Amino acid sequence: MEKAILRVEGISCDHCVKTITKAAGDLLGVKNVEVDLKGNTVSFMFDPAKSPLKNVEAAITDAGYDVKGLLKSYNRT
Ligand SMILES: [Cu+2]
Repeated sequence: MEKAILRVEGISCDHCVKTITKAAGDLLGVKNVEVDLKGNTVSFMFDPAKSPLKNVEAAITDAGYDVKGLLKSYNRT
């Protein structure tokens, strides 16, 4: 599993948090999605063999939010 933190704009309320959590969390191999409403970040664990990072970004974009970039990414054992 890898962990990534994305900077995402357009997160304005708890509904947005739920929408993004579900959009990303529904992808195969994506877990522990955490949306920071104030910090405009979305962090999650993912298995790149099942859902590459670009697929997670696309799911968030398709849900109506603006992915600004990758803040951090690292492997976790
Ligand atoms: Cu909202």
